[in-house]
Amino acid sequence: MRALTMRQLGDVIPLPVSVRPDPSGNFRIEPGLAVSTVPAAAGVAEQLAELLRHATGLPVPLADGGSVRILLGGYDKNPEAYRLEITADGVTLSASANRGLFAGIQTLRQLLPPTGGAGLTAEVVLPGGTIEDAPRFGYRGTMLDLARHFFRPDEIKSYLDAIVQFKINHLHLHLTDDQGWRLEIPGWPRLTAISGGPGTGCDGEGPGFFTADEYRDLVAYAERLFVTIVPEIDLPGHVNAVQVAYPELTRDGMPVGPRTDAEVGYSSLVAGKEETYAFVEDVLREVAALTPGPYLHIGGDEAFSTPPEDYRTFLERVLPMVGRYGKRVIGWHEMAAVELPADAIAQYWRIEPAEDGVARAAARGHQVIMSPADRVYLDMKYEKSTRLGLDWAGLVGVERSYDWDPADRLPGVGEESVLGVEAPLWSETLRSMADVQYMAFPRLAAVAEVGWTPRAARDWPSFRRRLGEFGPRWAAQGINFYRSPEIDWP
Ligand code: TNX
Repeated sequence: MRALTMRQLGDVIPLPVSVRPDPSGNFRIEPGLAVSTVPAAAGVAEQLAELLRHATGLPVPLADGGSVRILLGGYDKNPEAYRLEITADGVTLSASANRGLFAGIQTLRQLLPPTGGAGLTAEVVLPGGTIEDAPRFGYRGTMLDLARHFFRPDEIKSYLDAIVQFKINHLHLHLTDDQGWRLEIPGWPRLTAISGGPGTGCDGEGPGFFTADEYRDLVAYAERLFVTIVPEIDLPGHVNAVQVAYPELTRDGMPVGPRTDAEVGYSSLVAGKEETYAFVEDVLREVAALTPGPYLHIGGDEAFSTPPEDYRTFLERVLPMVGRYGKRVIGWHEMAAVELPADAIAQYWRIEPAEDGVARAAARGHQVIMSPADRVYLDMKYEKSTRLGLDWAGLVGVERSYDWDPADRLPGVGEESVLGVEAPLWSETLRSMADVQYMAFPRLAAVAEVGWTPRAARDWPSFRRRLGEFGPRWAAQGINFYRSPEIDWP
């Protein structure tokens, strides 16, 4: 049997809180490998068994007495916390909730060889010792812009599979913008029949939309991976696609044409029209009803053609609707200019530490999602020569996306105000899932570690080395990652 190099216990992204190797406890995987579980964890146990089958080529049944043991309950208050113990006679994974077990499985997965084995042709040994782990922030997300380019549900599912490896637990879907509207809304059929067309680019690229059933199915898929879908309906700006479909929602009721360019800030719903609120209320009610997660994102960004007084009037009317339909509102940080409901969350995206009302909102107890564009915008070019992406927030290399801290980015927005981090990926220049992967990886792995690992435990040389080691894993998964020259890829 061919020997495989054993992985080191701490060679994991994001770096766990505590790693205690014990070389006397290395565990050799043998043909009888099985996973034992309790009924309440059978779903994640099967997910683990499937990963082990893929890595070893063995049948790996779920069976009592299996040497991979899954224990549920009584571990830690944080539902994402887990403990992974590897000894000479087996692996024990414990957590107080299934989502903690799932997080532990992602760790264990990175301790397996990167390439799948066929019938255990090579010896697989897991490194002995104990990992104890829990996230620094509860919200670790990424955003996909489906308006500028639509990605099909099966493509988004494959992206979910790829991002959960780094313990990303929120996927924000930017469902609407000037170029397109991507979710079917009962009573407003023209939104998708007319504005479910091309995104950016005049070549008819990126058309499509979700039916309500497709959206529900996608949300359910994400739930099985412990990812919360955060739907965004961008208001009151970024609404040209709405006005193409329903000209009665423009200021003068005159029709406007579809747009496939990447201009921003020219469209707005009309604060002084009752039709506006009838429309918005129908949409928010429907999106809330389709979405089991706690959040609903209402955009609020770059409303350059909405007079400030109208912006205020509009939001003061719309913000409470979200709460009425049982959701907690998130908005881009521009929203902090108005009086917010107590549980509202501002998503900060600016490149300068400009005030923007975010610190004021934090002082009043609001939580903030940190997405500074010059650190975590996955649509920024890595370097000048990057074929895809934009550069208005500067070039964002891998170290730049890693070497910053969410709790000291904005004066007045400290650790207790930060709900978490999110890396948005706008899709004006993207044309395929391969493009999405290229822009997201490796930077999303860096942002994931920023959101999970305690600040004092993080450092670039360690991350850089672990990232290099991850390269063959992406390659084996067929993921089109950017081989940044900042990293020594094997
Ligand atoms: C700004 S940042 C936008 C988007 C663009 C993006 C391109 C923000 C909330 N809005 O409309 O797609 O820049 O990088």
